[in-house]
Amino acid sequence: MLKTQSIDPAALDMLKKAAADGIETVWDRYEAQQPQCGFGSLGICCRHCIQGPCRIDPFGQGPSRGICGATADVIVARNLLRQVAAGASAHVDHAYDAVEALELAAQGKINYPIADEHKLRAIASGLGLDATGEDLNALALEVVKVAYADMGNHSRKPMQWLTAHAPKERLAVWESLGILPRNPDREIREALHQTTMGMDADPVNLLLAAAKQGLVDGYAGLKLATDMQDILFGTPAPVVTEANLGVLKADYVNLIVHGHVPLLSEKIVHWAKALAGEAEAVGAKGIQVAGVCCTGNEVLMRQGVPLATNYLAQELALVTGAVDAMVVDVQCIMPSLAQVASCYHTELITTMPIVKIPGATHIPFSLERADEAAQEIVRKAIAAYAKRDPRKVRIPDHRSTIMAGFSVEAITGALAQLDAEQPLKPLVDNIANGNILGVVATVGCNNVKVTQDIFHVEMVKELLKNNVLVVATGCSAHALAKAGLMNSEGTGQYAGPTLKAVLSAVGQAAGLGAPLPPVLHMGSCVDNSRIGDLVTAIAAYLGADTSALPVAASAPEPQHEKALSIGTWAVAMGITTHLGVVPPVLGSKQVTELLTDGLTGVIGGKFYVETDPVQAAQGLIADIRAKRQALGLTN
Ligand code: BF8
Ligand code: SF4
Repeated sequence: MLKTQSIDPAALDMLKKAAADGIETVWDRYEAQQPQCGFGSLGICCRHCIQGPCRIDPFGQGPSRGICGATADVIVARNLLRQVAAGASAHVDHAYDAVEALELAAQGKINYPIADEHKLRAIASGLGLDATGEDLNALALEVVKVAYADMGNHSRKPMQWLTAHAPKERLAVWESLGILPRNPDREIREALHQTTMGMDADPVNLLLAAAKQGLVDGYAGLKLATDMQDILFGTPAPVVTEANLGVLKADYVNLIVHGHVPLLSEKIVHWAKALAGEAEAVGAKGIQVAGVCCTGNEVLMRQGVPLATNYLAQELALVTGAVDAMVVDVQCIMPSLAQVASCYHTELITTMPIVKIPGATHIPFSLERADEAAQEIVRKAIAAYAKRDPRKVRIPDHRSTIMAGFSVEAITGALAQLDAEQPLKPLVDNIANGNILGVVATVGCNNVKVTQDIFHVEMVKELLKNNVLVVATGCSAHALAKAGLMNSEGTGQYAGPTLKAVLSAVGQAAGLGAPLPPVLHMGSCVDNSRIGDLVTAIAAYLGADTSALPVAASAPEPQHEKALSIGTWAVAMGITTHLGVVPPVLGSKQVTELLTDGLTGVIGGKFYVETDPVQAAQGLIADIRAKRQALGLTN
C-alpha cells in the first residue's frame, strides 16, 4: 500500500471524510487489486486471438513464445502499438467533434458563434487558403474542408494538417522513416490490423508504426482540436482565479464540469451565469461552476472558471457533499462516480452517446440542442441544491491563486512588450545566455500507483531551482496549480535567481506589476499542441531541428493511453520524454532498449523512465545541458 495517498491537503481531508462516510475510493480499489498481475505489468500477455490468452515466462523457465509463435518482443511491441493507437483514437474523435461543430456553426445551423476571427485567418493562411475575404463563415467552411479532406483522405499524400504545421526538418525525418500519416482513421485502422494474429512480427516495424500513431495524435488529434476550439471559443489570454476543492462554496449551487470537450462545458458556463436568478430564487447566492480534469482546464483557460481538482480526486470532489451536480462528457471519468454520488444528493449527469453510466441521469447533448441540454443540466443542479444535507457538507479550506491562459499567442504577446518585431528573441536570448537553462513541459495524469501530485510538484521544484522554465498542461497543470506554482509568489519562492529575473522583467513589461508565474499553464491535454507550436516556432526562428533544442517533456504520473500517445508524439518531435511510471514494456529487453535508446539515432527523441522525482529532474537537466553543449551554449 502507498504510504500516503496524496500530498494535496484537500484530498487528504476528503479521504478522512470518505472513510467516515463509508465511501470506497480509487485508493481502496487499488489496494484490493494487489498484487497486480506480473505478466500484464511486463506487457507479456496476449489476447489478440482466442487460441490465447498466451503469456511468456519472464524467468525463462516456461514458454518463451505464444501459441502462434509470437515472442515477448512481438507481444510487448504489439500491445504498445494498440495502446498508442487507442489514445490517438480518443484525441482524433475529440477533434472530429470540434470540426463538425465549426462546420455547423459556419452554416448557421447551431448556436456557436465564431469567437476568434484572428485565429481563423491565421489557420486559414497557414493552410495556404486566401484568408483575406470578408465572409468569415465561408472561410471557416474552407478550413473545415481541409480538415475533412484529411479525415477522408484516400490518396497516399500525408495529412495536410500535419504538413502545414510540423517543423520542416521533422517532415524530412518522418518521410525517410515512412511514418507520415495519410488519414488518421486509416492509420488507426491499420494499427489494429497490423497487431491482429498473424501479422507484423518485427518489433522495430511495430515501434515505427507506434511513432506514426504519435503523429496522428499530435496533428489530427491535439493540434486539430485546439485550432478548432480556439476559432470557436477564442484563444486563451491570461486569467487569474483559484484552484482546489476550496473553490466550492457552501451557499452557492455547485456545478462541476468533468471530461474533455469544451463544446458542452462552454454552454454550461454560459447558462450558469444566465440562470443565476433561478438559483437565488431557491435560496442560493448564485451558481459556482468548477472544473475537474481537462474540461476544467478548457473553461479555465478561456473563461477563468476555477479548477476543482484533477483526475485522482474526482470522487473526493463529491465527498465534500457540496456538489449539486457533476456533468461529464468523455474520457477519464471513473465509473465509480455513480456510486459515490448516490451517497449524497449529487446529480451525476452523463451527456454523450458513448459514455453512459448506470445510476447516472443521462441528458443527451447534441450540438443542435446544446442550449436546451445545458439549461436542463443547470436546472437539475439548482433543483438538487434544495436537497443538500448540510450535515454531510465539508468543503476543505484549501485553494491557491493561479494565473493561467498562456496560449502561444499570450506568451508571444507578453514577450512582444520587450521586442515587438521579434517576440521570440527575448526568450531565445535568455535561453542562449543561460538565464533560462531550458524548458520542460510537464503533462499528463495522476496515477494511483504514485502519491497524488508528488511527482509533478517535487520534480518541478527541482527544475525551477535550476532555472528551468516549466510549462504545463492536463492534470499536471492542476497539480502544480494546487501546489502554488502558478502565481507570482511561486516565482519568488521556487525559481532560481536568473529565471526569477527573467520572469520578473517579462511580468513588468507585460504590465502585470508582478513576475510571471514559474509554471505557465498552457491548457488541457489536447493543448499540448500549444507546446508543440511553441517548440516549432522556436526551432523555425533559430533554423534548427526541434531535436537540437534544450527542451524536454515529462509525464510524471501517466495513467491513460492518451498520455502514451502524446509522449510518443513528443519523442517523434525529437524530444526526450520522461515517464515517472513504467509502462508495460519491461517484458521485452529489445523494445525497452529501442524506446529508451535504440531509436534515438533515427528519430532524435527517446523515452526516459525514472521513478524518483528529483533524479528525474536531474536527468532532464543533464539532457538539457548536453543539448546546450551541442549548440555551443554555456552551461
Ligand atoms: O486528457 S491528464 S488523467 S484528464 S488523460 Fe485524463 Fe490524464 Fe488527466 Fe485530460 Ni490527459
Ligand atoms: Fe497467443 Fe498468438 Fe493468439 Fe496472441 S495472437 S493470443 S500470442 S496465439
